[in-house]
Amino acid sequence: MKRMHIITALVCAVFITLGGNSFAAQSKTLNLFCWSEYIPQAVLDGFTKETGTKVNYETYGSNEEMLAKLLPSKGKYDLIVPSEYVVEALIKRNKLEPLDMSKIPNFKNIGSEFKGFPFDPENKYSVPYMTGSVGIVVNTEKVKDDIKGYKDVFQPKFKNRIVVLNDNREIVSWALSMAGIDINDVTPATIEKIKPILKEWLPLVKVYDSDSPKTALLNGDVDLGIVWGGEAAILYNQDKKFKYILPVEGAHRFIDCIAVPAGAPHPDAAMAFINYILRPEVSKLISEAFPYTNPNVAARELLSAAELANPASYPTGNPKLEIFRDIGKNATSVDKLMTDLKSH
Ligand code: SPD
Repeated sequence: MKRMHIITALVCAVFITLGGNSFAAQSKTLNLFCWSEYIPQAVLDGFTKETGTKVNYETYGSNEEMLAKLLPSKGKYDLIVPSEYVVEALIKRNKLEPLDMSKIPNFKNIGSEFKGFPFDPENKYSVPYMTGSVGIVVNTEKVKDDIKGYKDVFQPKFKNRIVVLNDNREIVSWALSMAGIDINDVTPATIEKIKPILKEWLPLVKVYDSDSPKTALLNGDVDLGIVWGGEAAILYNQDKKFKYILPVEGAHRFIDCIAVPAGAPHPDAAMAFINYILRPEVSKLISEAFPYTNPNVAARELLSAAELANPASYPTGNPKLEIFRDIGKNATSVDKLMTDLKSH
């Protein structure tokens, strides 16, 4: 009995000597479910090297795809990267674990303008990972028109020359903006109003791609498109002929966050990973590979002047941008509308 006490005391002493750092007892597995083309392998390897925790990495191409796999699978994933409106929906449905901020001191590196959004006002459940906009990319060697907005993209003369995201909520938001309706005003009545717009637009599209819409532009398969800002930034880095334009009618500003789903099997590893990617030098690696708008201001200080001057990563001026809100059951109507239109 006395021996048992000595062993327990020794274990405690070792733990305290290590500063109570969770690596003493950290799970050896982390199940990360994230967007494709969003986190470099070097970052995952760096985390494994430092902590001994193996990262199982599974990807998705849309929030809706993520939800379809997450919701029936309690206890499978440790971390997900939902966009703002999905964070809001998951909080409402008690599907996220509160974060243990005592284990995420690097949250201080997130700029104050990226904290306290209405979808999670106290950042109790989510930390911004990357943010950005959804805008137009034009290959200016092929398209000489002055493209300013959606109505300039979706013209019959561009039929089969357009790539767009394979994302129903995004596409519907473009049509809402075109009709002068707020992008969050998604109701049966507004859906009915934008149907004729989408009926005209969709037959003009050649490629739907949310994972790597840049590829069709780089290959010359299409000449213009509507893509994630980070994809446009990669195109601009490769060739300045790819111009990024934020639609004059208005556009989506997304806030992709990292969060722990309810019932996550390895929450300790999840907190350690969030803290790891918030280190400035790690976050810089993410920005270099996937040049979205980095909410980590300490990491931004490490970026080059050219990276910060990329107009698709850090747009200037005063574009009309808005975040998405949870639209509840109307999300089903968005999917139904798009499925119907695409099948005709
Ligand atoms: N390849 C990573 C793409 C991330 C885009 N997230 C924005 C989602 C907004 N619906």
